[in-house]
Amino acid sequence: MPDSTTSLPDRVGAFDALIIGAGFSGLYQLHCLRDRLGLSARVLEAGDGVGGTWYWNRYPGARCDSESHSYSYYFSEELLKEWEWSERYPEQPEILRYLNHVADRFDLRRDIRFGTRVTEARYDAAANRWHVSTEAGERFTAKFLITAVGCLSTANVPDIPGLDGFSGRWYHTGQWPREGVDFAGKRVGLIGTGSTGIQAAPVIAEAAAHLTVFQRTANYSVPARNAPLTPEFLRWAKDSSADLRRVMHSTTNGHPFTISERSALDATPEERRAAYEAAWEKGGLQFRAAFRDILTDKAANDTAAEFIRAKIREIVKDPETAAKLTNFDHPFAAKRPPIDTSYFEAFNRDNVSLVDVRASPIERITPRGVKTRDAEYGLDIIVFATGFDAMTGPLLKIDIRGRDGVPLREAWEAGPRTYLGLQVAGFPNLFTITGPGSPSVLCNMPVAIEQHVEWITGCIAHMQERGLERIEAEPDAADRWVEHVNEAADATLLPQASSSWYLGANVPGKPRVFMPYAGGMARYRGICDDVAAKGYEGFALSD
Ligand code: N01
Repeated sequence: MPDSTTSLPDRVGAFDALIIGAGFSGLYQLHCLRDRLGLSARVLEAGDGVGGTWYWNRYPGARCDSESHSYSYYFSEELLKEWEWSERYPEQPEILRYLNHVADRFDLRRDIRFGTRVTEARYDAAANRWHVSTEAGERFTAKFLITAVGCLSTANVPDIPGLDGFSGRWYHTGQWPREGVDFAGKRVGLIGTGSTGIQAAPVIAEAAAHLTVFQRTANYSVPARNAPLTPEFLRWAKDSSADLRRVMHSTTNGHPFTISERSALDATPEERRAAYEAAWEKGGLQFRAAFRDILTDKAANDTAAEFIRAKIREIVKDPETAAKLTNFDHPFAAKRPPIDTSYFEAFNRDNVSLVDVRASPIERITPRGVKTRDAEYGLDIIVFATGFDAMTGPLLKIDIRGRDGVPLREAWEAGPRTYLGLQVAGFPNLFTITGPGSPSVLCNMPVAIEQHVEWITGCIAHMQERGLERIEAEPDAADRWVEHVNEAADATLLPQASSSWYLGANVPGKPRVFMPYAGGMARYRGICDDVAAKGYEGFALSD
């Protein structure tokens, strides 16, 4: 009988850099390190294909909330010119095709190892190397370790008693089966009304016999107004790429629109209504930009909240349902605001009902369905649109150990602590693309990703040129940055959404710390550039 241990793969691959994840970040990071700096680099990817978020999130209605022409890499003029998006907001399959096109166009696949889930990464100070192990027992080493694991990639399935005994099927939207789910003739329960649930509900309602939406927190949403893109628009976007890049680099959130300079409180009620009406008609995340103080002044925010509340009451015919849908407990956009295609309209269908599980909490899942305090709902399928262990989850899922074997989990016991969201003190040569403490999820993601990848690439080039081997965030610099991240959040209304995943509040036991940097992408870019210009101030570099 063969020795079972010898059949385990145990190959060691040594590289200059290892990158974990083959989504938007990992693909571009590989291109930069391999093709611009000439390093040996390898991407380790758990999925069987490229795409990251867009590989896993195949739920019905999955679509990006950023507009196509801005949800693209901007580093290559040729790529911008050759790719044609079909709709205002790209659908999941189209984004996946785009990322596959990028992988082929830049010949990236040969340096990506698919089906390879990283489980451990240990820093060896004597050798100045990261040792990385995978679920299959493979081992790799590299001088630089770069996490490109995304911010929203660890599914959060709530621990509701009885799920194991459910006689139907259940799914989490972030781990959707590749073959899809047939809802025809089925009674479907959808738990969660964040961006995902709000996208999925109307699409599931079209197919299912009945859809019951279980809502814990009423959520604002603005119409997306999706539509096919015209040849004129596509031509304009290509011809204007330099201007669009300039706008996206100059704004708080990396989107291709600017925020009004006017206060909502300076406008008359008529002017305000006209501005909101125009923004509602235009649709999309741009609604937040109607006035400059929507995210910073509660009284200004109230005007937007009231406008949306009135719109929902107009759309939803049943006043009781409308009352539940508008019973907001947080300022507008203090949680990531969804945009929708006929979400509120779906509640006018005979086959859709809404259950307020704040008023009547879910007690358990029975073999037949969901039991709340007041009723049991018979279901054939449960869809969990319950979000993610955001930002820190994907990093802490890997057992990362820095200097002296200190686990990242221990270093972040009280919440994430980074310098610029790029590095952690005590974890040399580890870079975290869109890590906690960076604008990341508060920004149009490809803009945030390109900035991080380019900064990391510049930093490694700087080290190469000077024969430097090691870079590590200084603890003082990290402390100051964490303080600044908190101040930036406190200058906005964002921390006022007490159940927000920005604060880690959606995962029981997770420390409540505001994780992304709310000071704005343009300001952040300036800070990072300044740090680099000053010889990587706040980082210790050594040979
Ligand atoms: O997750 P969420 P998501 N019982 O955490 C509820 C991005 N995204 O997947 O608010 C009952 O926002 C929870 O209720 P509450 C985007 O950044 C992007 O929707 O905690 N309900 C909430 O309603 C977004 O913000 C796109 O009270 C429970 C919902 O589940 C992020 O992903 C598209 C519960 C979770 O909402 C996450 O969005 C989609 C329980 N035990 C998503 N536990 C793009 O367009 C949780 N909930 C790019």
